Amino acid sequence: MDTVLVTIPFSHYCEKARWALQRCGVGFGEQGHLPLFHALAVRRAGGRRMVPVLITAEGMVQESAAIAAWADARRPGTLLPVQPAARRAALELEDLFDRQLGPATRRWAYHQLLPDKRALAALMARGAPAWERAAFRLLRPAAIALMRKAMNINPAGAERSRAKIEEVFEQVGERLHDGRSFLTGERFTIADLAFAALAAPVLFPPGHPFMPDAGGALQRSARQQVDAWRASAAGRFGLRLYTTQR
Ligand SMILES: N[C@@H](CCC(=O)N[C@@H](CS)C(=O)NCC(=O)O)C(=O)O
Repeated sequence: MDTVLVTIPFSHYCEKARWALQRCGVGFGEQGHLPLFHALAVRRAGGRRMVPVLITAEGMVQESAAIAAWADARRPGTLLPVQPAARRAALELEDLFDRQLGPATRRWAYHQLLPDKRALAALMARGAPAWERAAFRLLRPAAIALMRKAMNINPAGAERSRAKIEEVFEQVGERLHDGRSFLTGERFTIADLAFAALAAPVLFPPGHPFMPDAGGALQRSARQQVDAWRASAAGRFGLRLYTTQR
């Protein structure tokens, strides 16, 4: 296979890239790794530190937004509207979700799940080599400490992220208030895809290829928070996109 997506399988930015490639009909293989082990694969592909990285016959593409644009160029108009103003509107929303929603949902979800061995094992159960899973189990305390430090995962960070998620969900709810089907109008675009994929760590959408319903592992207050987000206008929208567009 010429085209390979290097991922951490359950990463929401990787899910965004995977969904974009599939939506645009691109054939590709996936090479999944667990956190920390991904770094070597990224370097081998010629990238810098983070997944997703797409290896193509023409070269390497890094960053979910660039991968989505690359995919759309294979079937123009699938995710990025051709009309300039509509395209700009979709890209602006994608950028907002990439910069604000993605880091917040990740930090809040990790804060809830990292202390729970079983939830973490379920999250890491599929899509990465068995030896990485075994090694991660051995290294778990050190690996978790590194992840906490790198992503600022602590009670204060989780609380700031909760507030950020509320803010973005409210903005999305307001946009949908006029009854439109999708964020920029009546067509599904990269804005919708980015919202659904990057909100997934706090919505646990059935139909997500790599996210088990870890809801059972959440503490009661976190479960109540997830239920509230799922019931909000933005949450219902994200869940609907997974049912109807994924
Ligand atoms: N802006 C990047 C964000 C990618 C990102 O944050 N990737 C995370 C996984 S969710 C990662 O690779 N983290 C590992 C690291 O930073 O070493 C994108 O859209 O692709």
